[in-house]
Amino acid sequence: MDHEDDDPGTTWNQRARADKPDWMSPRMAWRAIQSALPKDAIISSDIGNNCAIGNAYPSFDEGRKYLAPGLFGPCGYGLPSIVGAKIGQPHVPVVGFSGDGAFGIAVNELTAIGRDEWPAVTQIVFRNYQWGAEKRNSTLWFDDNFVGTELDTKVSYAGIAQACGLLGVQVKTMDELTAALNLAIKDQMENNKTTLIEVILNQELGEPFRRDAMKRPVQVAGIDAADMAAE
Ligand SMILES: Cc1ncc(C[n+]2csc(CCOP(=O)(O)OP(=O)(O)O)c2C)c(N)n1
Ligand SMILES: [Mg+2]
Repeated sequence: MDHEDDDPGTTWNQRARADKPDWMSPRMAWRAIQSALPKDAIISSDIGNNCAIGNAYPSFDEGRKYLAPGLFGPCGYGLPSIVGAKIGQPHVPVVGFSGDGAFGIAVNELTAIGRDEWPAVTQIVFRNYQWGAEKRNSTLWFDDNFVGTELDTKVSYAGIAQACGLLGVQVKTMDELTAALNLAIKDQMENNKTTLIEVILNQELGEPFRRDAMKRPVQVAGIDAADMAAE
């Protein structure tokens, strides 16, 4: 399975595929990651649509290998959690996962973790240039519409990593992603080098987290659209 389904009455995924027909989908990326992820790795997850799709992929032979943001679900958890795991288990390979919106909340950590005495990690950023989970919710709630979900396409997270003295690479195909992750793990374990892998993806979106929480907006007592000041 390579692609995501649309809910009845919405066409976002169909439009996203048509817009970038040659770009990797989230599931293609996760399969490429599976091919390179070490069996004994500790991994983290973040809050977001690509990370949620990923919950179906890695499997574990031992406990204490999967760090997840849990009940409060804070975006930005993927990087700091995997850095902490590496400090606790320096001889185990670690790989952090985040969407690009969530990663923006933790990106400042890149300025700290490259110091010589800090252990190396590998961080994957799913670069779909959108707050995807929020876009999926709004297309469902508001008749296939969305607002405020787009991220700046000029920003390069791989470039930010390089500016922090770390290794930063962008990948666009499954083969590039598998090769980059293999190399990043080798660099983490043998050369104490941190790599950020920015995975360029199409904008398809999987299942929303909280279908049950979705309700159409209701009229608020006594407020009329005509009360709004014109801009
Ligand atoms: C600190 C914080 N702010 C906002 C949210 C709400 N939220 C949940 S998922 C999400 C979008 C995540 O976007 P991104 O990281 O780009 O991942 P994608 O869904 O695109 O894969 C947001 C804003 C949250 N969980 N935590
Ligand atoms: Mg995103």
